[in-house]
Parts: sequence; C-alpha cells; structure tokens
Amino acid sequence: MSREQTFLMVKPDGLQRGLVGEVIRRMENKGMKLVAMKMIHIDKDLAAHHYGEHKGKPFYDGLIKYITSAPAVAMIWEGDDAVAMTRTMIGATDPRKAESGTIRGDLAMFTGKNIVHGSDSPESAKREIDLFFDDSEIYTYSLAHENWLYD
Ligand code: D4T
Repeated sequence: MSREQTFLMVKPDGLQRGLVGEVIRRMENKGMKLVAMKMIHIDKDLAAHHYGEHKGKPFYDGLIKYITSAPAVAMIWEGDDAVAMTRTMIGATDPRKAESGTIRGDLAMFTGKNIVHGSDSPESAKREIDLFFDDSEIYTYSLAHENWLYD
C-alpha cells in the first residue's frame, strides 16, 4: 500500500444530471481525501491531450464532442492505493457491464455517457493531474479522522 493521488472527473453528463454531490459523497464516505477541485469547460486542445490514446478510434470524434459540450468538475483525491481503489468504485467503462454498487453500475446506462473518468494507473494519474491542475491548486492538509482510517 502506498499513499497516492488520483485524478477524478465528473463529466458533463454527470454535472447536468446533478450527480456531482453523489460522486463526492461516495469518495468521502470511502475515506478518500479531496485535495483539489474545480469546474472546467474542457476545450478541444485539452480534450485531445487527455484522450490522445484514443485518436483514430471510431468513437473518438463523439468522445471529444461530448467531453467539450458543457462544463465538468475536475478533482484530485488522495488515499492509500487511490488509483486502483477509485477505479474499483467507478466500475467498468460500459455501465451495462459495471457491477451494482459502482458509480457507473448504479448511475449510468451507456458507455458514451458514463458520468465519470478516473485515472487507470499511477502514471496516468500523474499525467492527468499535471494536465488539469497547477501545483498551487493542490492542497496539503491532514484529515482529523485519518488515524481511524489507517493503521
Ligand atoms: P475514462 O477514460 O473516461 O475514465 O474511461 P475508461 O478509462 O473507463 O475507458 P477508456 O479509456 O477505454 O475510454 C475512454 C472514454 O471513451 C468512451 N468510449 C470508450 C466510448 O465512447 N466508446 C467505446 O467503445 C469506448 C471503449 C468512454 C470512455
């Protein structure tokens, strides 16, 4: 186990559907620490950087159109194994395959509108955090109940 940070974004559909609070509630209840958060209307440039690995795939143009269509909420969450833990909480990319109890399993219907994005590896997390946040936007602090979360 190691303390790490992960990037989590409530995508435009999640914000429009009023699910920002629900996503935050799940992360807070789990014991994750919120260390950065902001609203952002992603432009084409940032979208192309963020989804660069998907360029050329059949769904790429739709993905860029969707992610740039309205504001989103970008966050950084911290915790032991935060990257893997958050991916587990988010569930499979296709909400029809995502297990009940996960964010996508409980709250989404369709891959192209799957509410949230979470980094898929510590390397991606670092890249995405650097892409979306300045150092000055990331907070260092202790949670009063941290001793009740970890040995
Ligand atoms: P993100 O990156 O949004 O957290 O999603 P995942 O990590 O779970 O999945 P991904 O990178 O494979 O896909 C990125 C993004 O593209 C959309 N997508 C994906 C789509 O519209 N059609 C598809 O067939 C796939 C595979 C959904 C998420």
